[in-house]
Parts: sequence; structure tokens; C-alpha cells
Amino acid sequence: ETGTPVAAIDLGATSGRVMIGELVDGKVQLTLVHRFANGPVPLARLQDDAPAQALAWDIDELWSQIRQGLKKAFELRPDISSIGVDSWAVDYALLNDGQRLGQVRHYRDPRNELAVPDLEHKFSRVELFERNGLQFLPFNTVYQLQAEQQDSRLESADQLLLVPDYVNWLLTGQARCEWTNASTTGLLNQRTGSWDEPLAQALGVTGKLAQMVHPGEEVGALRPALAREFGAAGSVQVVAVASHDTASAVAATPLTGEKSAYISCGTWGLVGVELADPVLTAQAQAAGFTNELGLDGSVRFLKNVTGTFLLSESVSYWNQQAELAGQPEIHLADLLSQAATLPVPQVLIDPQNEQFLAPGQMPARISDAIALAGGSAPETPAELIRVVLESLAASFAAQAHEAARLGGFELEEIHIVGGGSQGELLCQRTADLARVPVIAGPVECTALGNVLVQLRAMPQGGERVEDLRAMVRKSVVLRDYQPVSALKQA
Ligand code: LRH
Repeated sequence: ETGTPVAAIDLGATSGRVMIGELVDGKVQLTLVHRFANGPVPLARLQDDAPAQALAWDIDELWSQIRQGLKKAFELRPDISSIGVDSWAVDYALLNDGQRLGQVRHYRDPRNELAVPDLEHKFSRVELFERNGLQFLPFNTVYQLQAEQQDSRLESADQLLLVPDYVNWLLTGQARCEWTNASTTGLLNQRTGSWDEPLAQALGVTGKLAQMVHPGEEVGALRPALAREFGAAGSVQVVAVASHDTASAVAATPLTGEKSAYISCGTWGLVGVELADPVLTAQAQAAGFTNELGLDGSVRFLKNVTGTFLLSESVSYWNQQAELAGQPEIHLADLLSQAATLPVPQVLIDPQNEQFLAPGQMPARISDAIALAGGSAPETPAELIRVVLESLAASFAAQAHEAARLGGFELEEIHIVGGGSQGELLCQRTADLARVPVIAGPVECTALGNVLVQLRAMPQGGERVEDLRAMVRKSVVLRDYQPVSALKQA
């Protein structure tokens, strides 16, 4: 028995995907129909007179890939009845009278860090946290908007749309701001639940922020011209999902107990717990925790720590070198297997260090950090990878305990979801260091969250996916890692 299919568009840190999701014999099934590259590109490649270091989304190319992907999806399943879009947080497009102004800047653009002191003259970090409850990250939308003050385009803009909202707008002609992603901007006031007027005013975006929608609500009908282009059989709705990718991932994380933490591990590791209310204490602020909003009014109390970025960036650097030298390509999977045979490193790095934020030259930066921490520079790529993995596991374990502690309970288990949940050594070492079991999977957690919110929103399919997490547990195979005691390891 097969239900009505939906299409999920997930724009992730290294690739974008269009997938079909449907209920088959009571389980959610995902079919990948189109995959395309996504990642920061030099702004100079897209427009003249760009600052040398500036980074952007290749947004026009992405829109063309999304259309190709949807065309393929409708070729396979003309009865697709809805579309949902998610992506990473904080980045936005500016529009005037429906026309995009310039490019969409990427959050790893170094301009943001330079803007931090300027905003801090007006709103200190502590005051910002009191308003928006967010972890200080130099790329939060508020700092990006501060950086934007150098430019005239913000003044000319009449609309700011976060990237998934911008794609929704291209699909429907309706400008809406999805709630979970809005919570990552820093412009949403945690106490009132609406836009923070003094902040919006100071950053020049009053009146430019779209009407809010919640996950599960309709954004609008797919534009008729696009429905024809894709070959849709019937009417197609664009539905707001939890458009912040992490919110979709957490919504689909098969959390069992109330004493569980999750780690949504991709480029970033989002380490946290689900709570009913935000934690706005000075301790939470000092510990660098954030209160983002989740599905059905939940609070994602979490810390954004570096995830697989250090690994993927290192491999891409080694492969650039290999290509220049005419040597064969290196695969991360091979390095991970080699790393698993190496002893536990004694000297770790701090993956959160801001020096790791921008892309490029990653192995040298990691080696320097190891040296600075008193270790000796790794002699092989596998050795370097081993240090990174151990450092990630250590930070995951520590932050999961911290999230639970600040959330008011003692940690009993950790769920790791997303691409990083495939890393056996990472999962095992996180379990060992946290001294609690790790449950790994699903890998495609964000896409599952996207699809399930759409399925739940269907008038005919609603009650069958009422409990998203039960549905995920029915649909995927999870893997358990039991902690191995330090004594046994030695
Ligand atoms: C993960 C993520 C994370 C944000 C970062 C910018 O993809 O959305 O939640 O902090 O990207």
C-alpha cells in the first residue's frame, strides 16, 4: 500500500538534494532523485567588484538544479501533492519589488566577524542573549545584517527572506517566514515570541520581515507555470516544513526517554536536548548554549559545535594537492578505517576554535593547533583524522552532558543522527567518553523530518503520522553503541 508522495528539497552544506518521500506499507520511504553540489563560492565568481574573501551561495545555479530535480521527481511520480524546503540557518536573500538584490552571502564569509564589535557597541552579547536566547555565533543573521550596513542594498530592499523562504517564494510567489528558521536569526525575541523591534530597527529591517508561518502550514500553491514545467498531474501545495535543517533533524530524531540528548552531526554538530521552555540563565549564556525553536513549539536547547567540516575540508585540500601531483584521489572512508586502527591520541584540539570557521588549508591549521596544544604534528593524513575524531567525540560527550545538566536532568543516552552517525569510531568514542549508550541513525534525518511534516499536514494522511518519532523508528534501522570503560580500553 502506497500513499500520496511528497517532494523534499534539502539544501545541505556540501550538496543539495531533491527526494521523494511516501508511506509504503506503513513506513516512510525516501527516494533520492537529484543531487547537486552546494557550498560556498567566491562572490567574485558571481559579480564584479566583490571583496576578495567574500563568499556566497551559487543561488541561481541552485534554483536551476532544484527545478531539474523537481522535474525528475514529477516524471517519476506525477501525483506528488506537496513540496517542502529546508536548509541551514541564518542566510538570507534581499529583494526589492520581487527582484533579488545581488547575491546571497554565505555565513562563512569573513565579513561577519568584522561586524561583531559594531553591533556590540549597540547590544552587548549578554543583552542579545536576553532578547533572543541564542548562542553567540559571529554569523548569526544579526551580525550579517550589521555587516550589511556598509552596503546600500539593505536600504533599497523591501523584503528579507531566509533561503528556504526565498525558494518557497520562487515556487509560489508567497513571501512567508518560517518559524523554526526565524528563531536562528537573532531577531526573534524569546520572551514575546515575535520580532524584536529595537533590534530590527537598529539593523534596518523593520517592515522587511515577512509574515510568520509554522511548520505544517501552507505557504501557497505551486505557481501554475512551474506546475506545467514539472508536469504535475494535480494541484501541488508548498508546505512550510521545519525549514531549519536542524529543526527537521531533531523532529525526526527517534528520542525515546526524556533524559536523552541528540547530536545532529553534519558539517556542524548540534548537541542538545529538547525542552518545553527556553533556558535563559546566565549559565546557559556563558556555556554558549542556544534556544532555537522546534516543531510543535518545542525548544531546541543546544550548542553548535564543529562537526564533520574539519574532515571534509581536510580531504578536499589533500585531493587538490593529489590532483596537482597527478596522484590518486583520497577517500575519507579509507582514512577513517585507517584512523580506527591508531591508538587514542593524547593531545586534542578544540574544534570550536574560530580559526576553523573559514574554508581552505585545513590540514595545516589543524596541525598548528595540535602543535599549540603541545602535541607533535601528525605524520600521515590518518593520524590527523584520528586526532580530529577524538576531539569531536570529546566535545560531543562533554556538551551532551552540559546540555542535560543545564536542562535539569542527568543524561542517560545520546542519539547521533545525520551523516556523522555513519562514523563508527565517532559514535563509539562518543559513547565511551560520555559513558552512556549512543544510538546512531537515521542518516537522512533532516529529509525524514521534512517529509514527515508534509505527510502529517495532508488532510487525508494526518493521523497516520501523528507521532513522527514512532514513524521513524518503524522505518529505519538504528545502531547501538555501548560505552567501553576506560579500564577495559587500557
Ligand atoms: C546546520 C546549521 C546549524 C547552524 C548552521 C549555520 O546545517 O543549520 O544549525 O547553526 O548550519
